[in-house]
Amino acid sequence: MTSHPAADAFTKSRALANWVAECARLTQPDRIVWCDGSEDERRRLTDEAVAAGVLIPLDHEKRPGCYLHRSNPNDVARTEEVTFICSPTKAAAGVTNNWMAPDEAYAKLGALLKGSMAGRTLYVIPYVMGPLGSPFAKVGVEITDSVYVVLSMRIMTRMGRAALEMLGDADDFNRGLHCTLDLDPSKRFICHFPQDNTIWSVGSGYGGNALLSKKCFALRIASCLGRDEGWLAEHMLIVGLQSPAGETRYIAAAFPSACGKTNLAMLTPPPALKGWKVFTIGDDIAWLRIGPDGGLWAINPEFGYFGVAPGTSMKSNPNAMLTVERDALFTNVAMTADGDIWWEGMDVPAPAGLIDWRGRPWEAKSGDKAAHPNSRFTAPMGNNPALSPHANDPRGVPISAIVFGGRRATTMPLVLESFDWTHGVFMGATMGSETTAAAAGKVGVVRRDPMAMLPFCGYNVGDYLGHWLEIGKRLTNPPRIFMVNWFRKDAEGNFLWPGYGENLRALKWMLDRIHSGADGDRTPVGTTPQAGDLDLAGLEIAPDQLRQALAVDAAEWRVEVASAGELFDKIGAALPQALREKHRELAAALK
Ligand code: GTP
Ligand code: SPV
Ligand code: MN
Repeated sequence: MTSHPAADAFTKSRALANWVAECARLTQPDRIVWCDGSEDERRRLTDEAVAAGVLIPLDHEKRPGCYLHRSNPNDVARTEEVTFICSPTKAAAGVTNNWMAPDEAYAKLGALLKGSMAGRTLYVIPYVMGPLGSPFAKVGVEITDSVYVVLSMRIMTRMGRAALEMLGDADDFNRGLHCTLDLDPSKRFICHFPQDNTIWSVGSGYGGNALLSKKCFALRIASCLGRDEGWLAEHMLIVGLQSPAGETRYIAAAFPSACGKTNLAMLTPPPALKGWKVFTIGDDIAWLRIGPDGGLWAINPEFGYFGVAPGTSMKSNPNAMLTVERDALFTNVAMTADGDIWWEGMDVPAPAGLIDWRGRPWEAKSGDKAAHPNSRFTAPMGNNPALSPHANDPRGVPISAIVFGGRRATTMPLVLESFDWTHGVFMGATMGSETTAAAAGKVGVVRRDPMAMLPFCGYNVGDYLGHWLEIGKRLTNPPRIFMVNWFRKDAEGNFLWPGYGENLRALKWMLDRIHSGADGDRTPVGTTPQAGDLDLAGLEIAPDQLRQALAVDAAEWRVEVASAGELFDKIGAALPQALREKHRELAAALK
């Protein structure tokens, strides 16, 4: 028994109708459902998901409209080793990406997809990335057999009818085909075909592997579109800082996964920094274009947040806690006996009768985490009390500063300013960070992660860095570029800097540098504030601790420069000369 409604009832795009028919021929679903994004549809699909055990209702008095999802324990994070860029040549994917020949990838995944939706429903999810009516915005369509993916995409993107209206009769849309299969890790592949604006993902139901709008389209494919069309797709938060005088400046910051983007995007100013207000534009992805003023303008292509749960508390990130009070999906967090949620670092003691992320009774003494370290919340951005009035602005917002940052126990000072655009690109290109639970694999290993895009750049990273330099040449009014590190530790392993809301002090120094020429110390690696250059009002921090957090140590930096050199050698001929030059200069200055 099959039910395949005529595509004409939903779309004027021949290309879309044909592609959906083609995917249905391959996957052989029992039913095809075109998603319209309506409230009615949300209710119906949620009921189906609850009946199927995909979603567990939470207590709707405490958390209206909220549900818990438990993913397969073998499927809890992005899997970089089975993520491929299937460009026509290996050289086009570059040394930092896994590559599979496009024919081989289509054949291999095609065999897995053949008949894979028999007995199941194929959902067609049309969505827009970017504010409606924005020249930045793009249409994608994801086909999936997962109702969890549909309900998540509904929160994360502008989904349904609006997307089909924007597409009209055109053929210009990202084609994402996703099938959960049986979650056997040996049949898990996430393949990108930039030349076809296409993504095929099989064998995972998790976040960045399955919500194809996010890392797959908005970063890997979009980075290729940006290269061809002259703009940038970046793993960046966008935040607005309003000074006591009422001026708002915007900062875009690239940190690797689970290194603080959501937290910085929703920052709550410390009480002593009177009159400052912070507004969120986006917490994970930025699309940036050169504006008519010769400056860089940014939009957040997403519509919701897929945030790390552990560590989120009323103390560390009250805006996130308020954002997940209603209409949120939680994935792999712990559940309390009275139908609420809990995770490590929530700043409330673990209640008795807790059920862990796998669905088993949790015992504190077991030493196991109750919530998975990469457990997440999915919530609409409209819930965020700090949402910027410009979050839906089709023009985007002008960017005053670009910030790069990693998770580094050593070496990297709290904040550094680059000398110019090329040096800033060099800083971003050579940044390192300790690996986190956001990706499968060992946690805490320092790796080079250029611009926090190592797992997300859809083409040769050398060409990508060249594209950054080209954009710089076209900017007559470029943002200044900085580097930060909230994660430096003392000899006992304690964080030197209090982080979270206090990070505003580092951002304020940046704005003071740009607009009122605040002081800093020129070192070989960049300009860094002395303790006296930072606004430390109301902050209790031992002078020696602060000195350690700000220190630039030549011996540590020589190790850093050697490691950056290894990355540059690996990139080889594709690396822009100008960056090799910067590397040589820095190595000489540190001798
Ligand atoms: P993705 O969604 O994976 O891209 O992560 P993200 O970059 O948005 O990271 P997020 O803000 O969710 O933070 C990840 C973890 O780092 C959480 O456990 C936070 O509590 C912690 N964290 C964030 N900011 C700070 C900080 O300033 N200092 C310290 N010590 N920890 C922080
Ligand atoms: C990240 O890992 O950077 C995330 C989560 O933001 S995911 O959507 O899984 O990529
Ligand atoms: Mn991310």
